[in-house]
Amino acid sequence: MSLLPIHLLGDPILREETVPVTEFTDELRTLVDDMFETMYAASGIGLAAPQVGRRERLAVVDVEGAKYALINPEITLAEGKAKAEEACLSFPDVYGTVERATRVIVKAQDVEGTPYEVDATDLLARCFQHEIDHLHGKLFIDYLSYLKRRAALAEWEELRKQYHGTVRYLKPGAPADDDAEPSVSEA
Ligand code: K2U
Ligand code: ZN
Repeated sequence: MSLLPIHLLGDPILREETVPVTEFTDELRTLVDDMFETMYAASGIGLAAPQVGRRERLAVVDVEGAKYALINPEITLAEGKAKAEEACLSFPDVYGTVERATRVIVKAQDVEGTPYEVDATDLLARCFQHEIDHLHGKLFIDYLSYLKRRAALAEWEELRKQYHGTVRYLKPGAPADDDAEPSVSEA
């Protein structure tokens, strides 16, 4: 398995629509495995293909051991609402409060192409919504007010100076320093 570079805010791929997966190949399985490894190394609980420079409509999630490869995911039901602080591996150390549904039902396919459905609540529901947004070029900052989004983008313009270009390379071994990663709790 390999660690993949994480593409950072400013890279156009994060704003592009993804392409539905139609071929369930060994290469796809390898990509899913590499995305899980990259997500863990970055101390994340989700990671979407555009964040590693790929256009497949797929994301990986692991929330408290609930582990999913979401291939061609669709939200078929969304109910309730709650605000919570979010962050994103594509622009680390930038935070914002986002209102999302507290329950979603997601229809997706697994790495074999077999359809499945998940009824998710709380943090798992939030993560699903965050990742599925990524697959359609949407980022959590898009939900912020104009002033809060402008402040977040200004903060990112400073923070991004520590990276070279629009990708972030992770070190093998210990997970990323997750002091900066928030513990998302429902507000
Ligand atoms: O897609 C990503 O950037 C991964 C996010 C997913 C996420 C963001 C907000 C709320 C839920 C999921 C990262 O996992 S952000 C880091 C993180 C770590 C633990 C808990 C929440 C967020
Ligand atoms: Zn994200």
